[in-house]
Amino acid sequence: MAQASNGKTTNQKLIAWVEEVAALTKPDDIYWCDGSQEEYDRLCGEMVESGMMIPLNQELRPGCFLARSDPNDVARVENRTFVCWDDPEDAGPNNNWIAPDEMRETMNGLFDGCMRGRTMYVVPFSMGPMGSHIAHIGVQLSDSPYVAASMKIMTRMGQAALDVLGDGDFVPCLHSVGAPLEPGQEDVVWPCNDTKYIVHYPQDRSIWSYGSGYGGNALLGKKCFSLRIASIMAKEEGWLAEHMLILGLTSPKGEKTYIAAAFPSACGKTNLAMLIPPEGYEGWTVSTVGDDIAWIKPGDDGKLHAINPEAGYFGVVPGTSTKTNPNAMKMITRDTIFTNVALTDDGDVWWEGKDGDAPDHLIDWQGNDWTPDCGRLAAHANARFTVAAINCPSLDPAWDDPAGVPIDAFVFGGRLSSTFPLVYEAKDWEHGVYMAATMGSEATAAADNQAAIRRDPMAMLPFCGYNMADYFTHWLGFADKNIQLPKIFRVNWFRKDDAGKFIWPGFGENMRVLEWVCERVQGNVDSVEGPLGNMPRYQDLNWSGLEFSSDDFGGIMDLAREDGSNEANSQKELFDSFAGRLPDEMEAQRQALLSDMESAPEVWRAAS
Ligand code: SAT
Ligand code: MN
Repeated sequence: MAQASNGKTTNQKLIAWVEEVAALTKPDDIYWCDGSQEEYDRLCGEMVESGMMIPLNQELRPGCFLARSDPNDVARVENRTFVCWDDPEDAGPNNNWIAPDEMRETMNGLFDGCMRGRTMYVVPFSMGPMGSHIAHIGVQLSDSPYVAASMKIMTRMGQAALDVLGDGDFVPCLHSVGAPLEPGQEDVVWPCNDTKYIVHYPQDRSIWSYGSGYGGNALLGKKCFSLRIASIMAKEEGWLAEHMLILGLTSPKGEKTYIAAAFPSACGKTNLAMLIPPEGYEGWTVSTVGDDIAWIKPGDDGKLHAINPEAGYFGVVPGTSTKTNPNAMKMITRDTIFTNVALTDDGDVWWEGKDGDAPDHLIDWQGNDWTPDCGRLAAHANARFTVAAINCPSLDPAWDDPAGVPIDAFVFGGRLSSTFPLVYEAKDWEHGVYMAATMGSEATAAADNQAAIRRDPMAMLPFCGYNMADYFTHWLGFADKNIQLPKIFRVNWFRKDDAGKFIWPGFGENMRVLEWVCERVQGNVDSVEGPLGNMPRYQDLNWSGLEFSSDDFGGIMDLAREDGSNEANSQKELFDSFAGRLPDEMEAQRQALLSDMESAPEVWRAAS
């Protein structure tokens, strides 16, 4: 077997861990990734040879590949995700829990010999700009070349990360697809195992992932490290690891505002992160720091500073078009790995929601012939692009700045067809934390205005590595630190009229809301006190280039007393689930809303 260190590092903990894992998993080879372009090209070439990746038409999509996963391995598996605290109360109702000793026994059994016949890739990576005080180093051991290549795109990966690590500490991330090969056994295109475990051990801040090669199950720097483990580190060390995009907005006056925004899935986070301002917004620029995750630490200037720990985007492909996200369309024309999209006859890719009509013939994401009338999706709904941040046309100049960018506002959103206004601002920090903790999306896109809200506090429900009641306490605690707190806003692009039609045009027009957020932050515009928080009046938003009447505005901003009361009442279920551990401030805020609603007019009108 190859040497465990190969002279790449003197880090004794790392060398010992690689040896220990190799002895357990018994790979044929160990390969230390250096992160070079030659290495990436070689890995892709090997995957083309093995059939795991298909090169696309190099004239239409230079440097692009298509991978097709096993139909049973197409998304994160939340019900197979565990956080193994000693005490289940520390995991909270928001996590699956199994006692650490029991889990270690199970994992040791599954990992015994699981890399037979395969190469174990040692993948050192930095989450965040190399050497940044906000960044942290991880090392992933994986038997998947697709994972090794993807980590090159998604993180700062290779020898440079080992150099930054030196003899310091790292987060060990162990991953196997769980498909050992007997001598002479032929491999499948996408090896994986029906048994899947995504396991986090808070005690030694380590991750063990088994059975899946897809996305967040397998690219362990992403949700496993950057959210679940990092949220635990953040609580212990006084910072924030959040499921947030980061964008910069520069006004014609040259004022720059950075916003970090959290939305549950299917709310268009990547689209917002790459927004192109509409007509009438000449002079404004929107720039992208990140599309999914933010690590936020207090800086020397008394502000919170954020980095995007990732170096690439793993975005949902279906629905991406020149209407919804023109920047992403440009971004994925080259050097992109597509997974589970459809293949056209001329070697390009296709997906539902792409511009133009569906071609007459495709090969679908499972490798079968597809025609428009066949009744099946051509691309899987969770098909993804994997692409480097440097491909993004709207990339912020400070995206790789080790100091991070100063955050002026937190924005929280959801997909809500009624009650919730287009935008409102928290009265203060505590109220803002309450607004963020009670956010959510409707379980179904129902038009009857009665759909139940699936609460997803701070969009962190599947990603907070500890009891979420303690997470609320952690957020509240920032008010006691000597820092300039960002303003907190809620937005909702998805309110519907009585006919069930979306009122707000969305996409680029969201710029109008972001402008109000910026102007509030810069102190350039007033607000009025509404029942849920501080609101803009009709005349406070910029309407040039859009026909949107004050009646329309009322339709998207007004609040009926009954709807407000119902909302406050329905939050009780969430709070009850954290009974005994929920900070008092949360229930006090809910009671305040209830009593405010009692004295509110039957319909509070924004435009009057
Ligand atoms: O699979 S990922 O975790 O990378 C993306 C997602 O499911 O949100
Ligand atoms: Mn996400």
